[in-house]
Amino acid sequence: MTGILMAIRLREAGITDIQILEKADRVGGTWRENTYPGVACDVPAHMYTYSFRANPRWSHRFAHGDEIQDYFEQVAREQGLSETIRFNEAVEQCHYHAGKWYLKTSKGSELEVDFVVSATGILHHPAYPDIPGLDSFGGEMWHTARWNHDVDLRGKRVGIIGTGSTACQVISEISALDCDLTVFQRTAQWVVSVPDKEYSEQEKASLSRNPSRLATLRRRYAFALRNTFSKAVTGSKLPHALVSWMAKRNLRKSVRDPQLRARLTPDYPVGCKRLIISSRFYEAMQRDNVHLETTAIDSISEQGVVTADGKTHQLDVLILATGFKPFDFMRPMDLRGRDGVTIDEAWKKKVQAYRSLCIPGFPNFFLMLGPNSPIGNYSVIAMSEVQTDYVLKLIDLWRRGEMATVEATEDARRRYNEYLKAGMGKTVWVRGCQSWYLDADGDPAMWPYSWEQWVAEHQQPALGDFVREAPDEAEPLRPAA
Ligand code: NA7
Repeated sequence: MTGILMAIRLREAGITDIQILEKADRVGGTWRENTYPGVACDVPAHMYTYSFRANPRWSHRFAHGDEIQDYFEQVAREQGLSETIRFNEAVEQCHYHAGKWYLKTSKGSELEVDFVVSATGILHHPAYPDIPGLDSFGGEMWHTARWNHDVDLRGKRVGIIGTGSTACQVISEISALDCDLTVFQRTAQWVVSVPDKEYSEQEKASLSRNPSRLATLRRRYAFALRNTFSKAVTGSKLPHALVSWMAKRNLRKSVRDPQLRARLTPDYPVGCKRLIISSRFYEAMQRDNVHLETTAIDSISEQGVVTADGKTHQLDVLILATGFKPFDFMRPMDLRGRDGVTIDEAWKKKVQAYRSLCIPGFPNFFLMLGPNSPIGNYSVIAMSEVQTDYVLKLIDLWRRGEMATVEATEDARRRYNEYLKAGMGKTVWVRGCQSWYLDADGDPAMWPYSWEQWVAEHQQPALGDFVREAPDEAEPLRPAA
């Protein structure tokens, strides 16, 4: 999503000497990789598009994964990118030296470029649980991001580990199959029900004819999300009270059995973990073929999952809905900045960047959707568009010779992260739960302020936050006029 966006924007800015490298054989990122049953976006479809390319033909309020994949493939085709992207070619090495980046790819090609944009996503590397005996399981086992479509779940004893956003979508879908499903829940989740809606052909035709209606729909959804979920998690009391009420009421009204309800009740504030948007999860959990297991997992044996009470849950299939490694970003690329410093060395103490995008010591390198980009339950496309415009402004300053090199100073990184930290205290993410939002120190790698602040602060780069003169560049490299 971000790579396509960046390519479009660069070309609009007159920068056409671009190489786009994609390790897979298709565009789509998250939506290419995640094909599990029920995969959908929990942000309303009409605001989960590029701002310049609305889609009047979404079939549902919450678009399904394959439709989103089609959308990105279509945009790439329309923009003539599909023919230019170098597919099946991963960047293996990316080294900086004296104003240039030197890349080596999996096909053995070498590139020398002025700028590198890493549009490698956030939640890309599956996290496999560290459970003793995991590899000894005798049945079929896979991570949700590597769904095995060859196995028919009907008639099988299926276990699923995890109850995050992904698991809730999978459970809602596969529980309707004729299978015996055990859900291994380590921590209960808050779930808000926002009903899905199917758009009729008539509505789609009307939206196609009426771009202003489409734009209004987008604005309304954006306004609603910003003023409810996004504000609720970043310290605004009233939106938090509203969203808490919605989640608690949903649980109370949807789950009839008080014992099951108690086991599905989280012990932390609403929004501390990423809020789950689902109108189907509780219904699925009450199906006769679905069993909730809350006893801790002790190990995995050939037969199934062994819980701490000594019971073996015999399974044919084990699904790992255990999330992603959110701090791996562009890995396993061998990325080295100034003086050969690797990204692992640069991030040894903490994964941090300046404005999420710029890493001191890595000049002319931008990490899209880097640490502290995500805004709670908001469209990641919208965030990415703001970052893209900011990057273009920086590249423009470089082109005009106002910056010898685009490199945030260490001091700017430190100040920026202090500023973020100051905002974290009032967010709900630090109020007593574990989640993928938190880094090893327990600091949320999220944007703790409002959407409006995000937009305002990315309007104009602060020149004072960037190095004045690059240490190893007596003669700063500039493009030909
Ligand atoms: P999440 O939200 O990181 O959820 C992972 C789930 O897996 C969560 O319920 C975890 O329980 C559970 N988990 C992870 N490891 C274990 C072990 N070892 N034992 C038991 N349970 C475990 O990932 P998702 O894929 O659902 O969602 C990621 C994002 O994608 C989501 O926020 C949206 O932005 C889209 P825990 O809660 O840690 O106790």
